[in-house]
Amino acid sequence: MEYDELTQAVIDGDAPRAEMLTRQAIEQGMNAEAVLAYGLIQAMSIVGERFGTGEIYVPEMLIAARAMKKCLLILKPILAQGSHEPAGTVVIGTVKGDIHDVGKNIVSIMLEGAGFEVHDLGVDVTPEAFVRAVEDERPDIVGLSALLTTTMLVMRDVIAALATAGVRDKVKVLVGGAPVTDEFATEIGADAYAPDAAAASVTAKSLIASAVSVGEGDE
Ligand code: B1M
Repeated sequence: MEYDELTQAVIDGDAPRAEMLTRQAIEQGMNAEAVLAYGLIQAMSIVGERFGTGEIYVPEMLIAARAMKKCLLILKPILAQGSHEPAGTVVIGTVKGDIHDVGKNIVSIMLEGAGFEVHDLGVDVTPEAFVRAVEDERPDIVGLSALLTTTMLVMRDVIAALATAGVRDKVKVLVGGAPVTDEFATEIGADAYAPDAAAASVTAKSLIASAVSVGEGDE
């Protein structure tokens, strides 16, 4: 299996072929993270470029994302294998107005692989729903994902809603998604930013470690 073949199958939205190639790659002993990065994520960035230049439209983007999600289901059990030590609890979602979930799903898988219990609220999640989930699940971390320059602004509303509900200091807020930057995270008062899923799991672990060491100092 060549990465290019898998990339092309996802770009074409040919889910059966993409799934077959993903299975083949795993059976051939290829590394699941490499299949994800060089086969699948690569496809979505080409799809994004073509949408940007007007070569393709929303329906093509949608069927490519659907094919990618089917492949992700095949990789999930492998990617989510990892630490069985409980690392903490994360509530995650794509913010209100935004229905992109491929990246958020990969972040969730990597967090599970790092030993986190993940409560995924899905897409188009209102600030109020994040607040309710924090009150109900009492997570260590709230993860916010946004793919649009318009919806990334909702992250600020989520943080404000957590503050209004009196739970902002009970959780760490981790933000990410293509348009989000470290500067933006600081500007809106998030605790951390991660550029990709691998960084998200490392950052989540360090947020937990810093919360523990701060807590230890509180006498
Ligand atoms: Co959309 N879309 N889309 N789209 N779409 C983008 C994001 C876009 C960049 C395409 C483009 O113009 N080139 C553009 C945004 C422009 C902007 O705001 N600057 C865009 C647009 C404009 C739109 C619509 C407005 C189009 C329209 O209707 N006219 C519309 C908006 C819908 C809405 O949300 N309200 C729309 C719709 C869609 C589809 C539904 C068709 C589909 C999504 C299907 C789905 O997700 N189920 C779709 C797709 C597929 C894309 C692209 C092509 C691919 C997104 C993706 O899956 N990437 C995208 C172009 C692109 O990204 N190159 C595009 C792969 C994924 C692995 O990467 O999501 O970045 P990503 O996640 C990464 C990191 O960002 C990070 O880790 C992930 C894994 O490494 N990360 C986090 C993500 N969340 C994190 C959270 C963290 C930490 C890290 O902590 C909690």
